[in-house]
Amino acid sequence: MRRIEVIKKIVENVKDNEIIVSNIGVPSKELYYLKDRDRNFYMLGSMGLASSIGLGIALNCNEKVIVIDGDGSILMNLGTLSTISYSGVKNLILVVVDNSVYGSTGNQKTHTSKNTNIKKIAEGCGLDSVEVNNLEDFEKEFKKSLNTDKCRVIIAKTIPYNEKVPNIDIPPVMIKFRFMNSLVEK
Ligand SMILES: Cc1ncc(C[n+]2csc(CCOP(=O)(O)OP(=O)(O)O)c2C)c(N)n1
Repeated sequence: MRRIEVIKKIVENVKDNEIIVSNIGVPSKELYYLKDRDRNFYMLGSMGLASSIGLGIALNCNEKVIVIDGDGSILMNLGTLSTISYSGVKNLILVVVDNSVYGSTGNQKTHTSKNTNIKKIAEGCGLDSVEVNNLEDFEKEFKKSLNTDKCRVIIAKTIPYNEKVPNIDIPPVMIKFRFMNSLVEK
């Protein structure tokens, strides 16, 4: 399973009003390539903070918020899992694409390549978590999460692979304003 295939399943299943926050680097570029929409927030700068930004948005709206994160970024901000659980947020789906590398910067191995298990850490924080190893299971768990009034963490184990996709050609400030406007309008 590849990251872009996981993102494609997300894009195919979300409704127009649902919000996607995507991680810095190639994940955001892959999402932009597959389907650009006002309610995509391409988080371009702050490695580790996609989940925290997603939490802040989720706590302030009623729609489902889907965060597409990476294992390296979760490891950089491990406290986020504890905070998400403590917050009691219900409308957040955290998808951790666990390719066991810092894919966007050249596939340097992360600690999940050896003995760190993000599902167990998330469970230890009190979060409903599942690990999936193929696309069929991912789609099943993702649909279940969309239809559950509960925060869920899906760890999608993928191979290291970056699709060759173009850069995002929307200026960062426009990404922010477009996204904020979309939340106000609907
Ligand atoms: C604080 C900080 N450190 C390092 C970087 C450089 N950087 C950008 S993306 C990235 C890799 C992210 O890896 P991961 O979260 O596992 O996602 P993947 O790209 O593998 O999908 C790194 C190291 C950064 N942007 N900010």
